[in-house]
Amino acid sequence: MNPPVPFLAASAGEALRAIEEKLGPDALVVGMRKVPAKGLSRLWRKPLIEVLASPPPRLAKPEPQTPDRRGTQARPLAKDEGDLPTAWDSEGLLTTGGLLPENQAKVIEELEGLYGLTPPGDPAAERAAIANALRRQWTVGSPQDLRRTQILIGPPGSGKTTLLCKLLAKSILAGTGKAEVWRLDGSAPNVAGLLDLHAASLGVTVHRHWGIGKEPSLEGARWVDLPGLEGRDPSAIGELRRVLDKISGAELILVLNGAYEASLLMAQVEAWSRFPLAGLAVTHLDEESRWSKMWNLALGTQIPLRYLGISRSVSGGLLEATPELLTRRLLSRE
Ligand SMILES: Nc1nc2c(ncn2[C@@H]2O[C@H](COP(=O)(O)OP(=O)(O)O)[C@@H](O)[C@H]2O)c(=O)[nH]1
Ligand SMILES: [Mg+2]
Repeated sequence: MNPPVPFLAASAGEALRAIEEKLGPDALVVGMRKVPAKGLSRLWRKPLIEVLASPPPRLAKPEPQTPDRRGTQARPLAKDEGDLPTAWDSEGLLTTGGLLPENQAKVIEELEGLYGLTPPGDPAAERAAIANALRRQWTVGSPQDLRRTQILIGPPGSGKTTLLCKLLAKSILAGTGKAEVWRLDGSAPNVAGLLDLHAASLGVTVHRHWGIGKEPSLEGARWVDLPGLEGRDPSAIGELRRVLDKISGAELILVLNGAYEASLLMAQVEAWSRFPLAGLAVTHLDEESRWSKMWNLALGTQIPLRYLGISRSVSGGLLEATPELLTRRLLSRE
């Protein structure tokens, strides 16, 4: 990654505008701090804010595919047992990209429906058709409703707290209003850590109990950080139900570690789908080169994939998930 560039500004919003202007909209914010004004002027001047930002990373080349990690798929591909093999995906991109067989079949069906049984002879035209077929199956959700309390759920260590920090930084830096955080305990304590520190640096209050001492304010975003819960564990389900009983009208975002195999990610979504999930977020994508694998979440669920976490940083390394981002590596055979 390129070295970060410092931006000094009077407000977070101004810093963000300068970063966008200089480094483009995909720049990564990797850190920020308040810088007190020097000398006497500190009596009347607000502290400045210094933000470190890096140009967006160049997408890495896909790793060479090894059959043991990817799972083998006999070519040519058939949609279903008993179906005739399809002539589409002559380069095997969907297999090497990590799409599960049932999701490959969905894409092939879309391709055949859109363009017929015979692909264009030109590989570039075929790739463009695949990208189009994929994009058409992207689940577009309604925008995240920040008037409703947002609860991040998922297994321990999936990156919930880190993602919450990134989302806080993003909304505060973008100047989209106030925010409050609840770091709630479950049957296991949710220990103080980076979240409290990071929230304090942003001027965001972290509460430890819902509705005790202070009613949640209705202005600004409300975020809830919970300890990790496993979707297949009945006591975890009960625990989340109790949280939802207290926090009415909340939206749930399921946070998953994208370095896991696709079949495990799908099993995790399925385990949580007894709850109405408003969105999915996938983290640790700096440790996983096959971003196209995330197409399994888009093709195999009706839940919008919203965020991609691509670093440990608490103040940056957050991307909005788009079909283009997930498809780019699949199609780049350079
Ligand atoms: N490389 C990498 N590490 C991450 C990412 N998100 C979180 N982590 C790390 O994963 C570990 C668990 O993260 P945390 O947010 O505490 O997970 P939680 O238990 O779900 O709240 C920590 O060491 C984080 O620094 C990411 O996108 N990339
Ligand atoms: Mg946590």
